[in-house]
Amino acid sequence: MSKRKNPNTDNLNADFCDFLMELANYEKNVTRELYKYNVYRKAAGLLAKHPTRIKSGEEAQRLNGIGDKIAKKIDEFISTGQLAKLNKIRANDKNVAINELTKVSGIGPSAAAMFVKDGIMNIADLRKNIDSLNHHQKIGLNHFDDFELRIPREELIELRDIAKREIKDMDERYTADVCGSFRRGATSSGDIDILLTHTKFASSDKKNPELLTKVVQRLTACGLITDKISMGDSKFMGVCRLPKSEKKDEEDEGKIRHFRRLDLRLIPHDQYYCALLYFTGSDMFNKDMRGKALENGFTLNEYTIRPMGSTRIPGEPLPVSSEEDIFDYIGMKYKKPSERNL
Ligand code: 8DG
Ligand code: CA
Ligand code: CA
Repeated sequence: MSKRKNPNTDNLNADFCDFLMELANYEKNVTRELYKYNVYRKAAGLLAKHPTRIKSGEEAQRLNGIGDKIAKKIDEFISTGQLAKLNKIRANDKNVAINELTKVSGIGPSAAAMFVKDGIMNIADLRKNIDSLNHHQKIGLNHFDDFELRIPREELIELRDIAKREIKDMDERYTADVCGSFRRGATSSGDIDILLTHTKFASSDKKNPELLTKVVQRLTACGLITDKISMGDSKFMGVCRLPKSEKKDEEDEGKIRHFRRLDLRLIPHDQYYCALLYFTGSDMFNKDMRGKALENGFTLNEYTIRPMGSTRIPGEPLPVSSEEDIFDYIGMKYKKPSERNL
């Protein structure tokens, strides 16, 4: 998961969203109460999309998904310009440290808590304790500043075009699509999520890690992939950046080529659209859609959609040859990726 949220430019309730997201991250990283994390995130999402400035907690509470506790916080923020709960959280060194450390790719809440126990409180401390970091965390630390930056859409398009061209030139039976926030139309993204499939690879076949290895080798050879974080049968996590341009024209001179986080996933072709739907997100949208699927007697995940009999035991996967098919089964109106920014 990339660690920064999308900045929404025309959000009239941005200050409320900021404090709600700060509370959300506290629940995720420090208390590890994921239920509360999701409640705060959902509220922030609703307010970010709200077309007018919210003037009271009561008004906020009329939105489906905001309860009285959050309403009270909105009132407190409106009347005092701050939040006692947040002040307390920010005054605690351990909380601040955990929050800081979890910004590093590869450091989750539990690793952060362990570092803090050992007195490692910030990025500078991590740099002094390289030996206690695993491979992923070392890469995360090495590229800390770059990974904190968002990737502009124009650069993501360039990266996508190079990756797709290289993959097709090698073997035209591959399909590659960038999903994640990019596919939802975001003007900037936290990382690059690429889904891969191949006409000769179905879920009934045995695993075929070579199909993924070949792509990683090709993208490394052309200079796009610079580091490997981890490599499984179907998932590669790594680092990429724009290769040096061949035509060394003035325009490229001095342009910084930042390192970016890249996830590649190899999907059997019969599961491609369930994966595309899932990895396009947003994760809030996925949560919602999974709920609607269940209400209508289906179980949906990143691999398949299956009918749920009265026994509540899922049946065989249903045939899917587009994202639209999945919406159809559930009885939902099709939503374009740009309409999935919940
Ligand atoms: P961003 O990178 O621009 O911050 O946003 P994103 O592209 O939406 O988020 P992401 O963390 O890269 O995840 C890509 C998609 O994967 C996301 O939109 C929906 C799906 N997804 C979930 N849950 C999870 C999860 O727990 N981890 C990851 N890595 N992906 C998830 O629905
Ligand atoms: Ca990702
Ligand atoms: Ca992403």
